[in-house]
Amino acid sequence: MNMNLEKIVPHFLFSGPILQIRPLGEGLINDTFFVETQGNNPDYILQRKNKNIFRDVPAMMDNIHKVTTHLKKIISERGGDPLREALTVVPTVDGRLFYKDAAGEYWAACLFIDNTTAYDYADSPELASQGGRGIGKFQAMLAGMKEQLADILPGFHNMRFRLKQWDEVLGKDPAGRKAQVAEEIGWIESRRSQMLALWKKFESGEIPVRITHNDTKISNILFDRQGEVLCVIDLDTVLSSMCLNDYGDAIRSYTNAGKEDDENLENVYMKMDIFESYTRGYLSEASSFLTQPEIDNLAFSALYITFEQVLRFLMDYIDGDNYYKVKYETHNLVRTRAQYKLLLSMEENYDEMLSVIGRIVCDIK
Ligand code: GN1
Ligand code: MG
Repeated sequence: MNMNLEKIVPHFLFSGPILQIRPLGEGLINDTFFVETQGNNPDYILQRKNKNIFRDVPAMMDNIHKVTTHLKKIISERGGDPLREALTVVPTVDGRLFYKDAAGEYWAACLFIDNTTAYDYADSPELASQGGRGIGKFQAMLAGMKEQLADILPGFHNMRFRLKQWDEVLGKDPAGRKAQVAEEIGWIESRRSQMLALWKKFESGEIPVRITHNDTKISNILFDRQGEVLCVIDLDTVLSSMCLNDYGDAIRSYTNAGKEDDENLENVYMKMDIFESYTRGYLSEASSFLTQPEIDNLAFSALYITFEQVLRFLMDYIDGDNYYKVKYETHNLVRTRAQYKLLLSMEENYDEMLSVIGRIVCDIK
């Protein structure tokens, strides 16, 4: 067991002797560990939160606590299992939602939900449909939440903010990499106003403010052993924003035939059968609360979030890799190109996406 972790673990209200602690998952931001306990005691997830990205971890944990408390209340009222269908934050021995170590690092823990499976790829339409249902249900349960959430990531899926950040980084060119990526920069510049147009609809109130997850890739959903969606995890980015972020980001992640950082661009394209299944699952739950302007912008939100991801990976490359974890020097550039290939494929399929959504909406009515 890592010495450092041995010192962290006793600060949390974990029950039972600890057998082992090992790294878990492929997150690009936090460090995640699986804490295995002896016998029938529950196991746990322990995370070191990335304080460079989450500038106010106490406020973030407070948001997560508010959201999970609300979800558990509704799940219990419906006769569900609040310990399996929603994340459970495990407090510290002194009753806090996080522990700050001597080095100023923030740690938080939650219950590990056993007998579940998480996927990195949506390898079947059934799985995609279940994932869609999961996010639709998550948003629907939070639609009635009265409590306010702190804005812990100002400008997160805000295109106006992202373009401003982009202009600043390009102006500085801190790593001297700008000249090598002139073509890629053009991909962003040529789509600026089209992308900003969706955010303007949110700013004007045409698209309403909702509580959203903001990181709805498939690996952030747990499925039970029967393949049914069970629980939405990784609540670090729950915010008040457009619910289109969640739909768009899921389409970005689920429908990609390749990997987010695929070096072989031939692997990367949008799978329309997965698109249709995800959308069907999502709308089976979300059509209960979505407004017409939200429905009208669903297809475009997939392009919007994928464009934003191209921008964020390229911006981080130009900035010298300060945000995302990278495994090799051009990793962010490889991610940029792979996400751009996906964006092109979405643009080609855009009309088809609109008609699929139209068909599903008719079927549901
Ligand atoms: C980050 O760390 P992870 O994988 O949960 C990022 C998302 C990106 C994603 C790309 C707070 O999420 O916005 O879409 O990487 N989260 C943050 O894989 O920036
Ligand atoms: Mg995340």
